[in-house]
Amino acid sequence: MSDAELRFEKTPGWLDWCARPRTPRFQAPAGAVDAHCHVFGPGSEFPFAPERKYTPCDASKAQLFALRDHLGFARNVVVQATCHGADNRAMADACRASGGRARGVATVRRGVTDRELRALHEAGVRAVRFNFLRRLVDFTPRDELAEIALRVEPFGWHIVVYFEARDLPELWDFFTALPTIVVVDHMGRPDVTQPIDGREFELFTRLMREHQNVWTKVSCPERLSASGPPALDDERAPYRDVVPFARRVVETFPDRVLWGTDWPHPNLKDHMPDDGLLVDLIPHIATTPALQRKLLVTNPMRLYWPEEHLQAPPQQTEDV
Ligand code: 0GY
Repeated sequence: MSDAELRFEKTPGWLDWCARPRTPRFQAPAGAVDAHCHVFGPGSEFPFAPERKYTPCDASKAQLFALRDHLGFARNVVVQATCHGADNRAMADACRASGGRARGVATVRRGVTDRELRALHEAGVRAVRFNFLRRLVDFTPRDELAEIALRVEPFGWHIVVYFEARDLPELWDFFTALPTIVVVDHMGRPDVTQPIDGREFELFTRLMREHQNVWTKVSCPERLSASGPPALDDERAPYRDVVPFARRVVETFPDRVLWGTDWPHPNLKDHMPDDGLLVDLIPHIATTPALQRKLLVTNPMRLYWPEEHLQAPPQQTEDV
């Protein structure tokens, strides 16, 4: 590619990630994992995909690792961002450069070879992501996704799914037939103006209750919140309307929840949160040291670094 082709113009109105986040007051437990974050390019090194629906600012692996250290975290799970399509080079490069402290979630298409999957596995990839948001990706037929699921299962990978709550009824049969662990991004994007015991969120908790292979990330309050206030200017109680939803999920399914920053926060329209303040929200959604340890260490280690995860002594079963 020529230099001109490697210069990318950001989508108009694009909000860049927060350059100087606060140091969190909340001290994450040793070994904490940011289980949902991305790298963007840099575009000059890892060009964005022609089929992308947005063009972001750059967000490099070095910047991600600096944030990890600043927030007091030990590891990252780097999720392939849709602006890179199925070109996993930037994500895989971040995993490889992390010295074993990052694992990855890839996007692959039908026709991916076993050799390519093996190379991704060696880089640190442990999952694929199926994205159902039309504003982010073109439609992929279900039979293609089902085929990919069968291809990645022998590698011990799982499947991360991203959808909006209103689409869950239509996706239910597909999700519940998947052969692997299924990790739902951002609690299935609930409409938090609806009651927590209402039909929509109840369907999501039913999915988790009835299917022990379903996990979720209690992430992205900045995307889900309708009332705010935003995590800016040392706000101590941001996104109050999302907190009860996240807390409910953490307390009901403590062994199947993950947490992530979602840095560099693609496609936010309203404000860019301070990542330090997002970390300070954790003790509001996981209110005891035991829950915090499961959310930030035990669960992500079990899923992404099973070879390092030491079997904990027997505990009470989680679901009520
Ligand atoms: C997220 C959310 C979004 C974007 C992506 O891969 C992506 O482009 O996931 C979004 O725009 O809601 O999880 O990062």
